[in-house]
Amino acid sequence: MKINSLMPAVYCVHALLLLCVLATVSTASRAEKRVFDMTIEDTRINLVGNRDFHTFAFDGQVPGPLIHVKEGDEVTVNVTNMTTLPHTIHWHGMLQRGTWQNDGVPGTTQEAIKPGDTYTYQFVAEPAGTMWYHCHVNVNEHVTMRGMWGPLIVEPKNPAPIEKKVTKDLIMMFSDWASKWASKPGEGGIPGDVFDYFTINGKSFPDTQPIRVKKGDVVRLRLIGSGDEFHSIHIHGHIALVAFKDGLPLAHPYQGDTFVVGPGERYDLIINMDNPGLWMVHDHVDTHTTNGDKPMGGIMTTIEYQEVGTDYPFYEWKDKKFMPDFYYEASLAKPHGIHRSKVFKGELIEE
Ligand SMILES: [Cu+2]
Repeated sequence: MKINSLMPAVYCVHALLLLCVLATVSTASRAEKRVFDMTIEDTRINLVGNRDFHTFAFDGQVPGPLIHVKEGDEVTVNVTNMTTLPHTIHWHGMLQRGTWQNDGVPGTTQEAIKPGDTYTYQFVAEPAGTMWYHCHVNVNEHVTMRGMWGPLIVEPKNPAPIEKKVTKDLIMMFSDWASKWASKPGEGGIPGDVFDYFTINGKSFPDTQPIRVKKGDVVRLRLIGSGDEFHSIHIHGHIALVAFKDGLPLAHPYQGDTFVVGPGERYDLIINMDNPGLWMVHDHVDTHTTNGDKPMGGIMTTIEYQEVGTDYPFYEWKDKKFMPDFYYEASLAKPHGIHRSKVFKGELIEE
């Protein structure tokens, strides 16, 4: 009897505690409203050496700014078209539940944004994962060789255990360029084009940057196919685990050392940095490791372990000027928001 009479009081305390916990959880996971402004600008980008390319760059940089938000955030992006051609932005991977008219496809969900106009996109960031955004007007030209793409990373509300182990988060966007059209905006991107430049985040080797790690790091490498070709990415000295495809967690992650990334696809690799050395990372489609008609170039970089350093007479990058954030690794570690990077900034082309 005595115990029973106490029960309501105990329930009350439990109910209060539960309310407190729920209130805390809902505050922590409350959707944020995120408002970003972006422009589209005629921009001269240097891929490598003296190979320049006329692009329609988001905020004047290729890749475009990193948009880094949390699952469930309400995202608003005001886009101002400063070029002389129409464009849109498709938010690749976003479900757009109830907001289909923000999917960014001209002639299907909207009229393209005319030169000089500003257009506002509004959508909820779902699902979580490695997503990207790109123009959807004349994609054969604008996406393939005018640099109209950037990363959209949506952090999950409930990260998987494997994600929590990551110490370095990096983005690699692959793209292909036909130099025939470099200075002919509004043309190109047709069958028969010869792609002769290949880039990681808009740069070809040797103007790419090394991936700097230390033993014990757990790297998350987010591979994004933003060009028109397939890229067979080989990582020397390590076994990688493919944990996510198109941003979505795989029920059965699988291991490998070479991964084919097709146009539009994303693969998130988790790699334990357990083998100090200098290691090559490159496209195994061998013709993608050339610049113009010259090997070696294109899609190549290295992993540099802090433990072994870079001071070797044979190492091509021993005197390289290191530019952090080339893989958006510094920006990804910052609070959520829009992150521009001077590493990717081009030169405004005045008409
Ligand atoms: Cu466009």
